[in-house]
Amino acid sequence: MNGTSAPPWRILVINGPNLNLLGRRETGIYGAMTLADIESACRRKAESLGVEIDFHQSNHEGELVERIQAAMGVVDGIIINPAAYTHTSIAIRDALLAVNLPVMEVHLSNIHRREAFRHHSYISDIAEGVIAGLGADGYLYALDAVVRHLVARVGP
Ligand code: CA2
Repeated sequence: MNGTSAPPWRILVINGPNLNLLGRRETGIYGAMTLADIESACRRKAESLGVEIDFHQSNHEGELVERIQAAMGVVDGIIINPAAYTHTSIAIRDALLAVNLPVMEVHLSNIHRREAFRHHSYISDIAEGVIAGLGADGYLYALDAVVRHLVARVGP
């Protein structure tokens, strides 16, 4: 853990259910990149920013909750695409609140342009920021944003 005093910060990138299928199905909605491609792009971006990242995906709500809990006191910020749990999971919301870390919510698709049940997120109102509809680039913008947030919090 770096605390909040100086870089390099450590950022946890978490991905929810079915995102392991990226690039193989529904490419019209979610793009052609696989999750491994997105992880590589995030690792390159993290290196350019001088931060460390952990990258994690699970199809199980409880496992996501445990991964978030394990981040407490270990990482400085969380980027999360909770996938379908965005719209259902009070447990993931509570875990994010419990660890008290800055959170950036990412969605590959623009959830507000899709079915009504995707318009509500249990995460957005506790996140520092929300990026949706910009595809895999959204993860890179979120990395930029979380680092800028941490830098701003430390001050000049
Ligand atoms: O746009 C996003 O990133 C979502 O979080 C993706 C979720 C969806 O439930 C959210 O409403 C928006 C779904 C992820 C499913 O990913 C798949 C990837 C390939 C094939 C099938 C599903």
